[in-house]
Amino acid sequence: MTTENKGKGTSRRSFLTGAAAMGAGAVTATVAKGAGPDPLIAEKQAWAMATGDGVDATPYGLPIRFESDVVRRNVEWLTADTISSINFTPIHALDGTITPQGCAFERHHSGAIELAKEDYRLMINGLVDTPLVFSYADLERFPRVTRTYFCECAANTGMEWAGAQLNGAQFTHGMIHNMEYTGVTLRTLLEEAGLGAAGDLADKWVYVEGADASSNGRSIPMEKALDDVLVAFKANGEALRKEHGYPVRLVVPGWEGNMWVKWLRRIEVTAQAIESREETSKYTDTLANGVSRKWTWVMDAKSVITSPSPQAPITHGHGPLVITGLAWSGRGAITGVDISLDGGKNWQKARLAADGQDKALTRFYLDINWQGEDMLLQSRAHDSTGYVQPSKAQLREVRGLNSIYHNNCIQTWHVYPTGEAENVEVS
Ligand SMILES: Nc1nc2c(c(=O)[nH]1)N[C@H]1C(S)=C(S)[C@@H](COP(=O)(O)O)O[C@H]1N2
Ligand SMILES: [Mo]
Repeated sequence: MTTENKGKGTSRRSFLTGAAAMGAGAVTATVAKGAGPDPLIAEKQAWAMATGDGVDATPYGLPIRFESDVVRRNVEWLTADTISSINFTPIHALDGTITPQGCAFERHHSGAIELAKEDYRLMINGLVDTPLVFSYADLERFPRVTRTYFCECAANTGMEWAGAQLNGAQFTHGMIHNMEYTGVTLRTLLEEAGLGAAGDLADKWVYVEGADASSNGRSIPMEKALDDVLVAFKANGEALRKEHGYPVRLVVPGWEGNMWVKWLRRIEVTAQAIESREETSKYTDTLANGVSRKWTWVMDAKSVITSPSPQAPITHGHGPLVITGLAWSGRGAITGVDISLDGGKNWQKARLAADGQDKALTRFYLDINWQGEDMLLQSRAHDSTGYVQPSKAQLREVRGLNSIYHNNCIQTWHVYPTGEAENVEVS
């Protein structure tokens, strides 16, 4: 493709408009350009001269070895050890919207524990009519729902407050995954225990904690608990993986990942918030004047271009280029994504792969004809509340530089004529 398109002098104008039509032609050219017959077509190949693996070679399949670099990765200097740590989803290498569990980021405060279904107990106590304990088998007998949601750690993009830091979408934006969860609504279980004893529900809370050593306790206002929170036992159709809370985790749609308690063991209805470690010294946002915001539960609208990006450079030369990325909002659905090729001076509408779904990832694409020019790639998300993703400067104006969590600013990738890309900041 590289050789054919060089020197054709495609104008910038046609590059901005005629993208879709270019695709098929350019791909044909790649095949036809060789001097002689293509040995991959003309000669017999090893894979066609012997039989392949039998059906039971891998009773539970893994990605083919050619894709072995599409894995979670951590940033070693970020945490002292891997027990209380985080790794990142390889979003630069994925497409569509569903994150396979096997490469979905992990965040543990005291490691991922192994808890068998038989040993699982879930207690509901506090201001309920009848305190109850559910076994795993009990949970399976309540009416079930299946819904897709993103889970984003509040610390996602948190290393980028002071300046461009980590060179890859996996590291800047990979504390996110998006799965189809199956389980029981928290409302169903709370109503089973009975909320009469709680009286007026308007000012009540539920305190949720896990069975791991950290317990990761969090307070959730009753209004949210009765709205769309799930007690989930399946993700993407199969059992939760150990690292995502097997056998049961809480799903708190649109709200910060810390509240999605894994290995869920207890739900207490309380008259006030508990003010646990995870909602006081952590997961609060210190502003420029030293005052900290708390109860910043919702993940605001955000987006990122996943390819091209530093870990996904352009390697195919000039011509048709698919720009793609992800957008999401904890307040509702994504209604549109704008893309800028010039650091935010001009914007054009991306194509959404499907209509935005409530509190779930939306995939977007923009098909362009790239002739090797420098690009400052940015994406900007709009959600169903009318909210528009802010620039880095706009966010800093409101939040200062003391924050770690809730950085949802517009990301910039500088794409060079070589096709390589770098994390940069435009002022
Ligand atoms: N019990 C328990 N639940 C937990 C945690 C934990 O350490 N223990 N980590 C929380 C944090 S900070 C996040 S971001 C999400 C991450 O979920 P994941 O590991 O499935 O990606 O789980 C949350 N739930
Ligand atoms: Mo988190």
